[in-house]
Amino acid sequence: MKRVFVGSLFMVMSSGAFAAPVITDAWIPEQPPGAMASAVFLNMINQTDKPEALVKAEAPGFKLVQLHQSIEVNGMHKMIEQKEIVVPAHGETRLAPGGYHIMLIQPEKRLQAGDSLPVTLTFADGSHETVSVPVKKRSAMSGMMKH
Ligand SMILES: [Cu+2]
Repeated sequence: MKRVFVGSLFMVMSSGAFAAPVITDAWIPEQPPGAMASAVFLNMINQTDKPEALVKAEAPGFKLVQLHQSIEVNGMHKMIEQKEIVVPAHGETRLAPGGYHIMLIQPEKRLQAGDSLPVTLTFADGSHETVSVPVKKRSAMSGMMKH
């Protein structure tokens, strides 16, 4: 008879000490054929008592993926690249049309409604997570998609 030790399982389970924000409501608006860019929108919920920050996003099939913020300056629409997007302690930060977004630049092939894209998010504490983000028609958001 041999004894099997399972103690190491507990170490594995408790090693996820970094708590990346919880991601909800992630989606990508379907773009018309030929569009040179798209965007990821989502909500980040920080359940810890320390601020967290999204510092990097990666997705396959695009030449470049950047963190952006849309702002209006004297009635002009601009997008500013962000080094990080902060999620306050016990708070949430929403990436939404007209504000923060993850910019997907130069797609190798067009994403269509029904597709999903694995987007890997890296946070300032070194933790990261990959979210499967669905592509949806943007008819409900018509006119708002000038990221
Ligand atoms: Cu942008």
